[in-house]
Amino acid sequence: MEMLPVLLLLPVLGGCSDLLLPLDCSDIHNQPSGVYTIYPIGATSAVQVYCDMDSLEGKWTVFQRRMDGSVNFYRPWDQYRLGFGFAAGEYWLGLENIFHLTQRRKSELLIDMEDFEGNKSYARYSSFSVGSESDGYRLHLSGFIAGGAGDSFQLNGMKFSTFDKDQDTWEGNCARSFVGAFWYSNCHSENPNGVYRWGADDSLYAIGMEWISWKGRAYSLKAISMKIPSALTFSICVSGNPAAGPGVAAELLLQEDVWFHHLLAQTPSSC
Ligand SMILES: [Ca+2]
Repeated sequence: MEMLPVLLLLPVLGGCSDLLLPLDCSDIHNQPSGVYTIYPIGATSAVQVYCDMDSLEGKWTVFQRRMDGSVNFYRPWDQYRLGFGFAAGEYWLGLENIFHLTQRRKSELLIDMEDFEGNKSYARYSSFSVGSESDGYRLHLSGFIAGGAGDSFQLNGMKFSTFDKDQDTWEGNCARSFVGAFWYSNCHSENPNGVYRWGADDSLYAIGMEWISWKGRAYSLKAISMKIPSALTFSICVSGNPAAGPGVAAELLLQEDVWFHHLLAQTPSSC
């Protein structure tokens, strides 16, 4: 693994208290998996999110979660843009939040899945980001890493579509035809925001919560969650020399997890 040193050290205007707000789950330390408040777009952007501290290396920020069919995911553009549901259960974090969380640097993507027989699987991608709203929240995805579920998410370059905003590449409306919302092309090999259908059911074609390369077209999963790891551009407070006055605020742009954890361990807890 290539390790790059600190690339940027810039003074930041503003109070230290703002800078210490957690940007995502990577800023929640020594806590179990659960619901936490993060601030993906700054001090006024508080949103509750489920932090998965257990999967693989841990500290994943969950932006999509299905587990029991309690929340209706067939929703219009504005709700997919801003988010809906409940962080303790099923929810969508919102495209605007996902855009900001993935713009700070290249991110990974982990998709955990479970069927109704208790089998678990995942798909992982080494590079994931979402473009701005003006670019249709376009998907940038590459670097598939096998986790048993197979690579059904081959939609790099697609824009996000809802039933009331068709940005797919099909002459029809994928979101409306397959009762979901996603980065559809013409149309899909997976449908994480589709209808919660309680397992095997081929009575209606391709509308379920499917991941075809694992369970096929006629099986709707029990659970699926989409999550990103630590964002490595973050702000910290450095106390510096007391004789020099109050703490110095700095923004650090880092490139590798090892640097993030290393420098954070050296950062004073108060500022
Ligand atoms: Ca279309």
